Amino acid sequence: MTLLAELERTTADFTAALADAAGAAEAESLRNAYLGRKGALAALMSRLPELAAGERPAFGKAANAAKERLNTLLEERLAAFKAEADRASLARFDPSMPGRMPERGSLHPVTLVMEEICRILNNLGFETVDGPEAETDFHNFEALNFPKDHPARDMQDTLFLSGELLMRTHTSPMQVRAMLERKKPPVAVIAPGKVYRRDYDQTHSPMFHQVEGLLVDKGVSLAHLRGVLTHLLRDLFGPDVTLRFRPSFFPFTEPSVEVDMSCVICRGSGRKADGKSGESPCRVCRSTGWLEILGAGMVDPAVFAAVDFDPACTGFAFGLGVERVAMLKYGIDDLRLFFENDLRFLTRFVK
Ligand code: 2NM
Repeated sequence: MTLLAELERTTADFTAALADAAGAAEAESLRNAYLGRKGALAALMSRLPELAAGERPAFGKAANAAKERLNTLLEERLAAFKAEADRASLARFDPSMPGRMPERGSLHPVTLVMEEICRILNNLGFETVDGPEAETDFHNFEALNFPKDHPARDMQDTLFLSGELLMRTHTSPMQVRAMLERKKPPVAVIAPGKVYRRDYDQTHSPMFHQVEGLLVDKGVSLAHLRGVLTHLLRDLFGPDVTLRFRPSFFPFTEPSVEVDMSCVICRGSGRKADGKSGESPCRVCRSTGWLEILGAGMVDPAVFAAVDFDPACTGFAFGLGVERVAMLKYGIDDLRLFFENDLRFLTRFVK
């Protein structure tokens, strides 16, 4: 068989195979086999030396024309397969089908309560301040009058980072920063945010949330503290709430107080109606009628000295745990629910 006849035979084989191809992948596989560098056409071209010199140009021309033609046929066939696939997929597309609705997110109950606390205090004139969770010993302890050997500074209680930093154990360092920045009274700030302690059991989480407040000016007294906290707790828990101050101790306040509020479950009675025999003990306040809700006090002069404030100025400060407020507000009995991210729990607080 002449080379030219073999070329025609090869062209015919290609055309037949292309017609037989069941799909785009099968058609595509012919490209290498016939048109590639090691394909059938290239093999014929490489045999050019078998021809007499005078026949070579004609054969070369024919082979090139064949290559071009086969290429065109292949591209046309591939385009036809693609058009068919598009038609089929459009036929499956049903524009009347309902869309997939994305799930709607909501704020975490701790965030909701923290924002509510901040809203109430902002309305009284307290400015929200925000800052680092990784703090220095100076801002977290030293300026707050914690003695060098205070147990809170112990590795047992504080999460230390490498170098000079530790995870803040309260948001008080923000009060220190606010006083240092403002240089002198008046200061009226609240510091909401995450705090960290080396503590983990049924009622303690290594990370929880606090809002602390600070008011410094001339003539600020414990009575002002009582007024602000009464307003805050009545706005959060209802107008019938009453407050009780008990003496306590914090390094950064003197005097220091624990603030109790009348139990929001039994309204201070210590007993809860059970429907049958009349009454049963209130579990939430353990029949005391009171709930521990926050700590507070008058800022210790040592703190004012640390931030270079006039020793004649006075101020009150308070701090409350947001998870605790949220548990009492929503009747949640297990702290761990806040950190498990179970959507059945979290979606109950969608506004
Ligand atoms: C509390 C209780 C009592 C407090 C004190 C200060 C500062 F910076 F002024 F000294 N900030 N926060 C404070 C006082 C916090 O939390 C239970």
